[in-house]
Amino acid sequence: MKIAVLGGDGFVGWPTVLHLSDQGHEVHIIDNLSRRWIDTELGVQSLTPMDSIQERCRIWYELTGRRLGFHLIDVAKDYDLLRNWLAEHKPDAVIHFAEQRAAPYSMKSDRHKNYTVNNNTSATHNLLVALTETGIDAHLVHLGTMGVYGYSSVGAAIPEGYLDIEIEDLQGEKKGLEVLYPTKPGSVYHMTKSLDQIMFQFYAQNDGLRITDLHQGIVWGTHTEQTRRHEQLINRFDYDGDYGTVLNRFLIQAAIDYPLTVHGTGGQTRAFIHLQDCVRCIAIALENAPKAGDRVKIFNQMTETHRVIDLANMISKMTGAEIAFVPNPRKEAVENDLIVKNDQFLALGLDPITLADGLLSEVVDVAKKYAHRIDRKRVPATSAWTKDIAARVETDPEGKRLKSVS
Ligand code: USQ
Repeated sequence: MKIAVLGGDGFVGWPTVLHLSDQGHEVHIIDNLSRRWIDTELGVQSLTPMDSIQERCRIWYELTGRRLGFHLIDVAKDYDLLRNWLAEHKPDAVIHFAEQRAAPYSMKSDRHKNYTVNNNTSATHNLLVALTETGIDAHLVHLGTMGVYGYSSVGAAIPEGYLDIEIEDLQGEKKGLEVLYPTKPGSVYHMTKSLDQIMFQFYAQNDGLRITDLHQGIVWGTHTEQTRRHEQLINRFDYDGDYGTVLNRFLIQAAIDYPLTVHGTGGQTRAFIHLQDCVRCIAIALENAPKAGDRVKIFNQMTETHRVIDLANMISKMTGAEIAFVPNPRKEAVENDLIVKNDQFLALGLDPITLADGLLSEVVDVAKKYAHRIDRKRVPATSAWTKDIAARVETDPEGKRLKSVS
């Protein structure tokens, strides 16, 4: 297949590009390199040293003889460039990762909220219009999030995207209806993924676009089979309070002897998936495209659920790290249950990688290797969800952790 990967320079985008290229597909990266600019804005860097995208592509070619295309296009802003590129190259599939993906970053200020909404919704809509306009019939695979559902299963398993409900007609007779599972986003970032769902529903129904939406959980891990092959193919790895995700953050914290930053009581249950499984799932989704006229195909792309406190305890036991219960900068349930269906990927052959000491220590080893690159002041998560929360918490003068001020 000829595949365009929008956002192919990012944390999941880059390993996906390599995985698909390794499978023999012709892969083109379309990216505006915004994630690298955000590093500059925030004054942090990936734990792992990253080469330029051109250099990464060159190394991959030297190793494998497979070429990767790189096209500097801002999908949210350069509509004409995107449409013309699609018309000229006619990819069989387009994978859409080109969105701002951090919840804390999306909640930092009014400017960050606006940026996240404008960037993410424009990127998605530009792509949908461009696919419609060019008529190239490419399968669109989008990286969505488990967060569109909110984080409570009300005692029943969260289905894969759709819910069968009954509603009474005017005669009082029960009628069946299939609806998108109600969205309950917990941040501006998650809200943009909920808006994406509506846009996908419309374009699948109105223009027959073939769309798969992957509702992914929190990614952990750092390597895939391909990124491991050469030091310069290494993936980016975020540990800071805005972009680092919980399990990877705890592993880094353990490696540098920093107390594990559990928000609140740690009763939040979330869905998780290893990076290697993410790229496998995307390849499986590509092989199982919906037909024109089908509803949007939705997969829950996660393999297990855990409570934040259980993860902290597990890592503490493994490494001896101290646990710090810090005031939660987010507005979220103190505790929640979460049961999730993921039958479709399992039925299509996914054999999940689950949390195991060996794999966890692999991340700790990466952290130890690059510990000299960590700025400890960037570890606390300081982006508060509301002004009230911001007034109640602050970082201590050494930037070590959040503390309550009232
Ligand atoms: N948390 C801590 N301590 C920390 C960091 C986070 O206790 O140091 C807690 C948070 O309060 C939250 C949970 O851990 O309850 C998860 O936070 P996270 O930063 O790991 O994940 P989240 O903000 O939800 O976002 C991440 C990705 C996003 C993806 C989402 C999947 O950044 O792109 O869509 O995970 S999901 O969470 O299933 O919606």
